[in-house]
Amino acid sequence: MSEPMRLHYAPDNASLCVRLALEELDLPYETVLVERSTQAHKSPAFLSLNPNGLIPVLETQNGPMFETGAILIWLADTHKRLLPAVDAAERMHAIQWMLWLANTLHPTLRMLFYPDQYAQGDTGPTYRMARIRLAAQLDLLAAVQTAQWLDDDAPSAQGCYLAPMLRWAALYGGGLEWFDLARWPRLLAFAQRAETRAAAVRVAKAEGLGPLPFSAPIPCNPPQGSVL
Ligand SMILES: N[C@@H](CCC(=O)N[C@@H](CS)C(=O)NCC(=O)O)C(=O)O
Repeated sequence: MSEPMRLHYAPDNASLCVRLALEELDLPYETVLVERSTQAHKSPAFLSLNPNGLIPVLETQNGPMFETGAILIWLADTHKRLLPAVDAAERMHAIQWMLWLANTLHPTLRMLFYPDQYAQGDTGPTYRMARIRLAAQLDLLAAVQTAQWLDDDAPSAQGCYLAPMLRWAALYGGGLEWFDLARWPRLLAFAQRAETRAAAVRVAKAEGLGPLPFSAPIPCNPPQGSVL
């Protein structure tokens, strides 16, 4: 029998998206806690898995894989769930939104959370720009017809990516002061649906994310280790 996959994670980090997908797919996996307080994600051992020094990494039978969006697509494709089949008409929009989440929304959040990685010296303008961009991007997402997955009851790779990002927007990078998901009723409804799923309940328990992890998040209190 093959070895289970290993998810290198830190609580409430981008690994959360992958963990949600692994749970939705009901796959066996092990977790390896990456201790951010000691910069373990910049250690030679971790860099040998992901030269970018970023969480997550998923160790698979084919070797280690990084990039949240790519891991989600790969998991969905290899297990034929969470994304439409390659030859299905709906695939086009599903992939379009996956890449938008990975190329547009996620980098905006990173600019909010790590402005020092995007600007030297005064990070204020970068931070303020990221806040404006985030609100505009969520306005766009909430308004488009082609993001049908937002309104579906069925889980999707896009949903596994977006739900944690809505949580982080509310909690980190100053989100507690200004972010209110109620501004986007469609996204709030999405978050409420997402957090009732059994997979999400299991993940929330494992990482100490609280009872309403996506629609009304509270800082995480992970049973297994620290978050930084
Ligand atoms: N593009 C990467 C971004 C992952 C990412 O931003 N990971 C964060 C944790 S949520 C991280 O490792 N941050 C540490 C750093 O930026 O040095 C992906 O999608 O996997």
